[in-house]
Amino acid sequence: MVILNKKYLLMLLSILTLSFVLVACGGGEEEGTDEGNSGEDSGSEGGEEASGEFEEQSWQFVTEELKGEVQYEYAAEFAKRINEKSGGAITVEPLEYGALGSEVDQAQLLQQGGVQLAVMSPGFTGGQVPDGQIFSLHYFFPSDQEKVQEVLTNSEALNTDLRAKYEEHSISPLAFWTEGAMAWTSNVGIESPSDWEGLNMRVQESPLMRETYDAYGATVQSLSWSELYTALDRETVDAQENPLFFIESASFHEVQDSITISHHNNYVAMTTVNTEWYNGLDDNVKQLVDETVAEMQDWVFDEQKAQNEAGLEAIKADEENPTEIIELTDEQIAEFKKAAEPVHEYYKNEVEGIDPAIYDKLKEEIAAVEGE
Ligand code: 6CS
Repeated sequence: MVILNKKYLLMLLSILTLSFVLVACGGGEEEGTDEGNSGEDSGSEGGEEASGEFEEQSWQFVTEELKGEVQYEYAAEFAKRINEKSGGAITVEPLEYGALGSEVDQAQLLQQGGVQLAVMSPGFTGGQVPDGQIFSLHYFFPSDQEKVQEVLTNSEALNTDLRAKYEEHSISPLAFWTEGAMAWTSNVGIESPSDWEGLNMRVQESPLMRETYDAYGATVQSLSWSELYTALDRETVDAQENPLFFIESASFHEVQDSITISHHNNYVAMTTVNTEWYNGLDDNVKQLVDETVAEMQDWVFDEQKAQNEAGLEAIKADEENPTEIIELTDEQIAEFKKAAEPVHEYYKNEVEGIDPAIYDKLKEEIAAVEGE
């Protein structure tokens, strides 16, 4: 109950704050502030006074999650490290989900330069950057999360080729990382593709997700996660996918009878910056950002692992809301893989605007890591 109230409060707050920010963005030049503007006026040139090696400046880092959850903790840790390394000259403000609107609003804000940094899930810009939908393919990435992280950190297909695709939209993904393996929740206990028949699945804003669940016989509905608890409770939506830590912290297990450990995919998040802002940074500041993002890959891997383990334990220990945990067998996984395969072909050959070479290169990189 407390969680629900908090979410509604956040949504209300977000609408008010977003209107304010959008007005500020639109009239930025007349108001005469550099903060939040993209381009060469912001960044280190917008600093007030020199403090050692770095000029004083402050940035906003928006996330899609609440305090205590992986994305927010990532932004808070990044803020701490940047502040320390810059001798206190650079201040980064981590923002919880809801402070500046929905996930889609936040992506737009970053693109407009209304915030400098964002943790972004590719699923919310799937229509704009079709190549980013590669992350919603099922049984494409390894199921071992260490291997997933290795691919995400080192892949040229992602960190060079896909990054260039996002940069056409003023989004620079500086790093890709896993928030953990996703599991399916439902009231039917999903064990085979046929269990999806007639279910309405919640998805993000990615057209490929429709195709993916259609292959199992389900319908889909796009929703922000903040509306999902109520939708599951009222049964306007029957199922959803998320990492275990998020299922527990958003209390989805309270309104779903079962969780399927499906190994179908992992939740990828991106550390993103507004491209024009980033390109306008002084070299030493850019280097500070890059090195901090790189060193945080290990930090965030450990953070998500600990949160996912604790999330599963908390779900198991919740006697008021008993949840059946179903672990798919190898045979059951093989059935799902077979059903998901045509969607890979569909993605490569039919989805408009994607570069199939990114798919091919990433597939080779994944095979190399799996063969290690
Ligand atoms: O399901 C979602 O949309 C949310 N899930 C996670 C793990 N993070 C934020 C995101 O918006």
